[in-house]
Amino acid sequence: MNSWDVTLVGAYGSPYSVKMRAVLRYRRISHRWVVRGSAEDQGFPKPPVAIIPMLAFRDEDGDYSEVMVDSSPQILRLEEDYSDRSLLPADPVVGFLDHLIEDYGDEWVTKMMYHYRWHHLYVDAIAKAGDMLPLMSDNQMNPEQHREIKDFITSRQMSRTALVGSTDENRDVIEDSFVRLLTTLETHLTEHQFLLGNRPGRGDFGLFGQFSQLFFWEPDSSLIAARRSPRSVIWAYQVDDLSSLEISENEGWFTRNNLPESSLSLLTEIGRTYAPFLIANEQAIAADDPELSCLIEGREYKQAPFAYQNKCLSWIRDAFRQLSIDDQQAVAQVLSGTGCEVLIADV
Ligand SMILES: N[C@@H](CCC(=O)N[C@@H](CS)C(=O)NCC(=O)O)C(=O)O
Repeated sequence: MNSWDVTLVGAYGSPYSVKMRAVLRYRRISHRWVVRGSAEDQGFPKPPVAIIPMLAFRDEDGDYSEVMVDSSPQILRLEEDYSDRSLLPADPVVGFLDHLIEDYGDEWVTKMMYHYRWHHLYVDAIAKAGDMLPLMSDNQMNPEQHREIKDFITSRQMSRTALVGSTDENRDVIEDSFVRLLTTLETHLTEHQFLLGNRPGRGDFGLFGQFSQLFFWEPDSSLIAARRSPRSVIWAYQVDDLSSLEISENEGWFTRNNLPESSLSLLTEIGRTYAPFLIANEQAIAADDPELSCLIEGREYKQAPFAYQNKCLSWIRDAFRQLSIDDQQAVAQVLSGTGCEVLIADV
């Protein structure tokens, strides 16, 4: 019997895969990393949806009898199976905020990531991603096949930019939100090691996953990040492998009573962008509109509605409903004035 507990199937260029690898490293869960499509990617059952990262669990016989996709549920599943070095803050109010930050990373910051990789203006980024992504599963791929796959991936991914909102019209909204996020984090990280305390939560890993690409891969955004927030860049290097961070039981988290101003600033940034987007997305889906529209920092932001992100909104509301009445009131108080209060207004 080999010694690892789980296998993570992913890719170096996939933000959610790198996010989950960092979670496994921090949690010291013994694991194996397999690149999708590589020679080692075999013997797994088919996942419910063909996306990465895929997490495969072994049964008592050592066989992979179970696989799952979607990084947030994967994190929660690992919380059920392993108790040490938990990602869930001790104060449930802070836990709710952590969920919100993770979701913002996964669903809004990913727009920045896709934009700086595939938007037609970023020709160096497009060429780089096109060259490198095919080789991830086979670095000895023959040059002809490499060219073919590069062309296929590049045209497929560029044809999808509008689906995630990376259009000429939305460009300023997305790029300004990247710069504001960096500025907010630079202030926060000047005093604090992680987003919600001296230890990382789900939100740290959610943001890190997208930053692993924006800071370490994409040429244009990595320059902007280094200029605007060197501390964010170093923080991302740290979060990539926190296996050596020593933590004590469930200590080290902020609580509802000592959240620093800079954590509230991050929530305010989420309230400027992701919150109005989620509400507009919900309304467009309810009205069967082909396009959602919302105002972000005085500019119109438009894209086609996205069903998965409406699910994310319902998960945020479910998490809020599961809190005690006192905790719900405390969350409402923290969120008041951040712009995020709209997410829980009618719950
Ligand atoms: N919500 C999912 C998103 C996963 C996702 O979008 N994965 C991308 C790669 S980063 C993928 O597999 N896309 C499939 C495709 O492009 O065909 C998560 O958190 O894991």
